[in-house]
Amino acid sequence: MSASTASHLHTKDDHDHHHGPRKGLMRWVLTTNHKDIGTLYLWLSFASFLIGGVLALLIRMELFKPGMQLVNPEFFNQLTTLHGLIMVFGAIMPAFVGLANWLLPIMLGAPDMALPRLNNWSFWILPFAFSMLLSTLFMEGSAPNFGWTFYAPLSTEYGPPSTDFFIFAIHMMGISSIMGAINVIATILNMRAPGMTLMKMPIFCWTWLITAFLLIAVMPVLAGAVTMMLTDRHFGTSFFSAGGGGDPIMFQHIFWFFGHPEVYIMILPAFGIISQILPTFSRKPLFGYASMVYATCAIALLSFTVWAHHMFTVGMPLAGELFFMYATMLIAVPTGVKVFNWAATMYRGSLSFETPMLFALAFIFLFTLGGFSGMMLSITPADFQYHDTYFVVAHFHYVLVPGALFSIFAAVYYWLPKWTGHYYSEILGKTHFWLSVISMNVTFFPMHFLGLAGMPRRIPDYALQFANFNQIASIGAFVFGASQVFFLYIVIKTIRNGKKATDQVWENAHGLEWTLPSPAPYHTFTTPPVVK
Ligand code: HEM
Ligand SMILES: [Cu+2]
Repeated sequence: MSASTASHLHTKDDHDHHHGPRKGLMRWVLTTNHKDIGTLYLWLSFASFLIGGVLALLIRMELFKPGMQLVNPEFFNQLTTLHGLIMVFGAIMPAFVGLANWLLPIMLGAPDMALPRLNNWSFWILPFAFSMLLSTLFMEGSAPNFGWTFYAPLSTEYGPPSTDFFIFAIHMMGISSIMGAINVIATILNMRAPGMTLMKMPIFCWTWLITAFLLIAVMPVLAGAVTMMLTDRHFGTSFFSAGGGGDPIMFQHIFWFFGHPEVYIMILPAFGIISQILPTFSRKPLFGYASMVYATCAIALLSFTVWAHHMFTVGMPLAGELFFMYATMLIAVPTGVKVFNWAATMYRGSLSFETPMLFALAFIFLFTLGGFSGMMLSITPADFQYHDTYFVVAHFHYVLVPGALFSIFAAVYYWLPKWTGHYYSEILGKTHFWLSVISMNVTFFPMHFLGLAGMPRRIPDYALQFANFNQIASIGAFVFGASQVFFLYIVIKTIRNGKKATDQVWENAHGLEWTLPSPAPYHTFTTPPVVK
């Protein structure tokens, strides 16, 4: 405190030169500015998305026809593992953190995040963690090959040497997430403009506040799991080894106590984004703001009670199976409240269909579809059939691609004019939307049938009867991949020569971000706005 006051005093006369960003590369290395850090997160996320996407396309190439043609089974396992890990930790989570950085301070009327230097660390840890994870592909032995769930004993007794680098990378990502979450909570609780009560905050701030608590609750559980793995691998413990008195099933309990809330970490901010966008393009306020907040809290709390629905087949007591079945089904209630409120927001609204709205609508339909297949999976006896089949792959991709990913696209199109000062081309944006939504369904819808027909997941070869649907899925995946390169082109074109955006950007948008010029200036709200 006193140090900062002192430095304030002697920088008084060069104060005037400090309003813009630093020049050159060091701007990005040393930045503590929430907008710069938001931008860094978003680009890192997009780079990971393309890398994770290339791995997915290699998987889909191998599965284009039955038989082994491109990769060996060992490498195939590395591909599924790294694809899953990179998409979850490298693409989706950093994108939401990037959006939080860009948007929370300006939505709250704050000058920056509460802990700007911590923020710089939270970001810069990640490129190192991801590079290390990716470098395992070139290590002797093999890259991690045990799925993104890294079940013991595959990852302990049978894990390749690179597993230790994987463990270190997970620790670094976890540290970054926890620091980021602390920053979000501190910002929301301490930095709101005068007059902005919690129940007046934009709903995106609420969903991120709740997500940040989830992160702080479960990242240490993940850290514990990988640390126990490390000691099992090298220091003579046997937490997860039955031979030494431990229990590999305990690994699954610990993993999923992290893993299930983790999927809500990847969806609650998406709920917030959709709840910001729908009212703008419906020209009506969000229906049931308070019930949206309570439903989000309820979903977050329930997410801690359902982890073992991933483990119905391990041999749980019947009472356990029933408990986890009903607890899982209960989540449909608050989720239903949200879907109902979104529908009610649009009801009798004056709707228009710009690109962010299209992505938001696809989100609602397709995420709900993913929710339905989730309900099917939660029926314990039925799960014995679906478990580890392509039905599961279809389910979680319907939740993650049109859910998490499309909400991120919606957010980018919605706020891009505010970030860059330029409009994207609506024709190109809509083309990207239609290409993505069609190819995404072509890719993942047939996987439901493959799963119901019994095709197992995580296999490089399959029986002849699965050939047609796999071929369709692979074609869809390639179109989807190409559409995302097109998205990159759209964004670059917008930054370089898009039409100048107005401050308001969208005619009916509400919130403090629309009171700022476009592009948003480097420093904003150094005097807090007053919210009535
Ligand atoms: C459209 C692009 C994508 C395609 C074509 C694709 C394709 C695939 C394929 C073929 C698998 C292997 C399934 C198996 O054999 O078990 C897979 C697994 C997975 N994917 Fe994707 N995926 C895409 C996007 C995403 C996104 C955006 C996420 C976001 C988090 C994601 C998360 C996962 C996860 C967690 C796994 C499980 C990995 C494992 O079994 O360890 N995918 N994906
Ligand atoms: Cu779950």
